[in-house]
Amino acid sequence: MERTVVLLKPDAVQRGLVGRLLARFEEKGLKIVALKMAVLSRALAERHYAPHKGKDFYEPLIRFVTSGPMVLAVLEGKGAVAVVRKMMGATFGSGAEPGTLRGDFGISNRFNLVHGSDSSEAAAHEMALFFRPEELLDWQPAAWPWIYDFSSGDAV
Ligand code: 3AN
Repeated sequence: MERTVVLLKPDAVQRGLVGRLLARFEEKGLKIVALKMAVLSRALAERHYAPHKGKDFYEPLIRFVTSGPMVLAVLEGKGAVAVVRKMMGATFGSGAEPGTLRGDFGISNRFNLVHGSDSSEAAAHEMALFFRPEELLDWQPAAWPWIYDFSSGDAV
């Protein structure tokens, strides 16, 4: 099973979309392993978006993600990184396909509701950035045996 970091950005929180967005991930069969709210410090936001430093959208992006509370989550599932990226859709709602989170809920070319790790390496890095180890909970969802076929041992 793979874990990925999902951030529901300040626009999602301010627009009252937290429940609906989290529900989409739950409905898909992803397990919530960690969940909390926080206002990101500038220092933490800068560490998270370090690869974008110097780009023209960097400053507005840092301002946006530090502008209010966010929801920070770790989700687990088979191929969770790619599954979440696919569910999020293209970077901005203006171009994201209907059926994706950004395609269904957003239209801006800046406020894009949700972040998902783009690789398992990034997920490990972001988990360490945003969570203490004890905040990640190992638990067995009651529905797990109906979400995956475990009859051969592995989750299929
Ligand atoms: P994604 O979130 O789809 O993986 P990335 O990793 O290319 O997108 O960019 C990280 C974040 O930087 C995006 N979520 C978006 O908020 C912001 N960003 C990326 N490209 C632009 C851009 N051209 N203008 C404004 N913000 C951008």
